[in-house]
Amino acid sequence: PDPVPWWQEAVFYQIYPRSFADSDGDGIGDLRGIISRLDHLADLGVDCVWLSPIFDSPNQDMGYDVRDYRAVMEEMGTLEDLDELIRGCHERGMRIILDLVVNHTSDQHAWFQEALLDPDGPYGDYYFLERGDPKTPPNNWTSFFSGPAWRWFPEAGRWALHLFADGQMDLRWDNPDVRREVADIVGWWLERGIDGFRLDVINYISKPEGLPDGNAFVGALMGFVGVEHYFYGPRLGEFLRGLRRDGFTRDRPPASTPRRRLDDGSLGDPLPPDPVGVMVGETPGVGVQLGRLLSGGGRDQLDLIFNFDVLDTPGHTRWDDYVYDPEYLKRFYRTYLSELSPNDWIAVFLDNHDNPRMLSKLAGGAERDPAVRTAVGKLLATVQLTMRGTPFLYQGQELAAVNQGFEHIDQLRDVESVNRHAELLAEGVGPRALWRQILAGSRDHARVPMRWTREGGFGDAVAWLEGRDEAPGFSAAEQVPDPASVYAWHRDLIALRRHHRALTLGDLTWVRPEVKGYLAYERSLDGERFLIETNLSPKQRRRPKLTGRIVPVLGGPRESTMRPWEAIVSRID
Ligand code: TEU
Repeated sequence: PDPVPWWQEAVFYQIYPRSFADSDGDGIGDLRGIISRLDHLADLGVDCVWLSPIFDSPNQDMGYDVRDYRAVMEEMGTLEDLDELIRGCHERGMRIILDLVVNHTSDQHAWFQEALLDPDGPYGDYYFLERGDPKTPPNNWTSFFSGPAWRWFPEAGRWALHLFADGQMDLRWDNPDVRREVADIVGWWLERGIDGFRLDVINYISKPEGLPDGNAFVGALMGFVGVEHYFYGPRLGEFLRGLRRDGFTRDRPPASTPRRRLDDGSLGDPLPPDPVGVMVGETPGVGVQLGRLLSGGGRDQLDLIFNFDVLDTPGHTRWDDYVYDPEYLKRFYRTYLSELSPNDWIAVFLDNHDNPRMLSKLAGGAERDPAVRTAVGKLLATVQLTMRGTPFLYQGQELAAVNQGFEHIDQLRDVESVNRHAELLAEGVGPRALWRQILAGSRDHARVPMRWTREGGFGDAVAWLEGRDEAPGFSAAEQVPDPASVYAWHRDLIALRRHHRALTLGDLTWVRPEVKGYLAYERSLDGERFLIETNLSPKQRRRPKLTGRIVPVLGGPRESTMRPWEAIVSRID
């Protein structure tokens, strides 16, 4: 096929820098820690690293509250460290994207501080600063992190909008000065050598004139009041096209372009720099069809978006203490892919820093058995790395990371969990029901330190958030050398993708979809055919008979029965 954008064949790997590796012993992960672990990523074979925010921040929301977009958070290092990290990725044939949080800034950002000093001045118009009665917020919108979405600033005599924590102040994108500032930030970083951005809640940036009240019924349904007004606002397409044109379309210095990784794993010459940095949109609440409008080919808006509907079985949210229905995993991808046109391309993710671990959601506690943990870890890797789309691995998935046995709210750090706990406590929810809900949904499950060695290996100090999974056999030191490990399965699958475009760009045909508990599909291109089979159940089952000479290349042998949670990748000759 004709050349496709690099990000259609790439495997992305999300790092949560605060919990990846701590080089200076302060208990907080940092850039030099990541630099020391780049060979782990190169060995795994990932093509692009995405760093959750590393910019200067008071860390009310762990970096998703930016105080200075052109400075590195001092706990994480310096701009020079970041330059070295960028070079380190490119020298290993990997690209690197950062996390751009521009729906809002920290209340400590200079722009907001200026706005408070002079609400009628130029910076006042960077935010939603509304006059009004100190006892009555301008509308009924609620925050994703509990409470109203408005905070009263007596010194300015104004309400300020914050869809998230009360220190995350929404920017007014209707203001062309805001759009210019953001485009300049994007350009400044692309010229520093990064390859693009993941864009935080980027579908929320266009709010309707007048900020109308949210519908109470919809609010009750969604759990948050007002979302219907801003999850796909009136000028979103215009703002995204403008950001792509004015910010992302930049030349990058040739020195910083990544080098081509050759089949034998060695590195070739530098890749041609892309005319446009990749734009990966985090778009909560956007369904398949609106997602196509945002990321469809030729629409000059985003390149990829995250569709969150895969994360929870319908009728559940992550706060329910429930076991994920594996059949839904099959239904989700069959539905999603069936609604796309050849012009569309999807991101395939199962874990991130905002959600409990999919492995634990699927295994429902059975992952305490290392054989189940290994099988489910391999099954999820198989689906994610052979599905038609761009896979986004989240740190730890390659080590079969699981949810944590937190026992008390004091062990959690996430502003969302802490606020929700206080809110539910105030509402009189009983302690047991309250803790079950927080334990089910807390984002901290996925934010504990990476397990580099049997004893931990994150760093010398007590970590900012303590992991509680000490099951033997699932640290990198134990997984990497073991050919039967979940890590080896990820690495071998990624290598297989690299050598066979049928697994990245090939067509996808469902195989025996009517068979319950059996998720199977064929990936084919130019006569090369692969068969992917998974047993979506904790029980042994019969394997459907298929025609053709089927030769397992990963897993197997291919017998007439399938082991619990078994995954097999075969070639069809
Ligand atoms: O997440 C937005 C988002 O979709 C989730 O936070 C979700 O809305 C929330 O958990 C309620 O269910 C992005 C970042 O990924 C997240 O870490 C930040 O906290 C948030 O935006 C604000 O920047």
